[in-house]
Amino acid sequence: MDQTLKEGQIEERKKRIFSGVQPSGNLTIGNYLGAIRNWTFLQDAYDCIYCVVNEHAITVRQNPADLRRQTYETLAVYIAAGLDVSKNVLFIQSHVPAHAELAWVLNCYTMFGELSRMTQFKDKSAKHSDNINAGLFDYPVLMAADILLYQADLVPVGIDQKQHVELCRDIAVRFNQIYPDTFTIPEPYLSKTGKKIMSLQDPARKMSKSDENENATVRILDSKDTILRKFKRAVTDSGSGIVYSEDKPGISNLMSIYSAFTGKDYPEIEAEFAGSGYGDFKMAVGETCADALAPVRQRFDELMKDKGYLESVAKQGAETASRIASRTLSKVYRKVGFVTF
Ligand code: ATP
Ligand code: LTN
Repeated sequence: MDQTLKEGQIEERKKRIFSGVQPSGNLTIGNYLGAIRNWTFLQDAYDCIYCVVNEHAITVRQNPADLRRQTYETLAVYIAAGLDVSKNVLFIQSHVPAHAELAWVLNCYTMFGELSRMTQFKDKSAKHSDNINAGLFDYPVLMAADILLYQADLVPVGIDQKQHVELCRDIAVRFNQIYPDTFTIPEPYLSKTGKKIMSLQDPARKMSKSDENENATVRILDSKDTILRKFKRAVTDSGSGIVYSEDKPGISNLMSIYSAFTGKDYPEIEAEFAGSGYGDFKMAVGETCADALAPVRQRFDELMKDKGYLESVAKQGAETASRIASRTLSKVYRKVGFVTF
């Protein structure tokens, strides 16, 4: 935001933030602690744009009715988690055609080899071996278009998305070398805690909203009973003692969740639970998590009763986003030599 300048003052523009979550299922505490909750901390200091990336979601087969419902649910979670609609631009990706349009141009400035190295592509093509479609391969280019359209400075994501943001930077630098001053070069923004929450059933794997094992994930909207039950069943390690260490991946994951919710560091947590058993610690993490999420769930329920309100937020967000995005897209079209009127 440009502020009114008095003589001698330096022009200040808030830095721009862009991020998004796929509406590919019920959101997990990984999505919350790795991404959405951090967005709420940034909303005063930055100019923030948050998108429900439904075009990304169809790189994996989705049931249309579920996708429609999950798109509104994801938007409702953004608001329920504390994103103020008057401070942030919230919108749905498919409402702004410039995302797909810029992605096409960027495709022609992205190398096959670069995309082949993306670990998410390797993981997802192993998981969906019957549907290794071109969109799954091209996904990071659409993500680069999302970010570059808004000239974002920072992209708050979990650690699994760092590689994609780095590729986005490489594409932007390459494009700017050919056509100077086109894109702002973005940086990934990772939180100190919560950037990598692991599965409760297999602490070697990331907690993921599309995991088929319900006990592996804690959903933002799970009831207190469900949350407590899932933590109770969480896989722990051999031995005993609440200690953060590489050879205790299960307990360390639970400690990182507890730390992210309470703000306590690992030595503090170790001191708090010195002498406690795994069972007691799991219950404490479950209680803390459930209590922290209760207000989000309550606000979510209210929001989902008012579809008209959610639609109006999405509509207004799409209008603002389109205005910003079309400026960048026109510039890109001019630079690459597309005829314009
Ligand atoms: P899917 O299972 O559909 O691939 P996902 O749960 O991995 O989805 P995304 O929509 O890909 O979630 O990610 C949305 C945001 O949440 C991204 O910023 C991502 O880095 C972050 N995120 C996802 N899972 C975790 C996790 N386990 N820990 C920390 N951050 C996460
Ligand atoms: N690829 C991300 C979701 C995503 C995104 C973005 C994140 C799509 N576009 C732009 C940040 C900025 C994911 O799978 N989590």
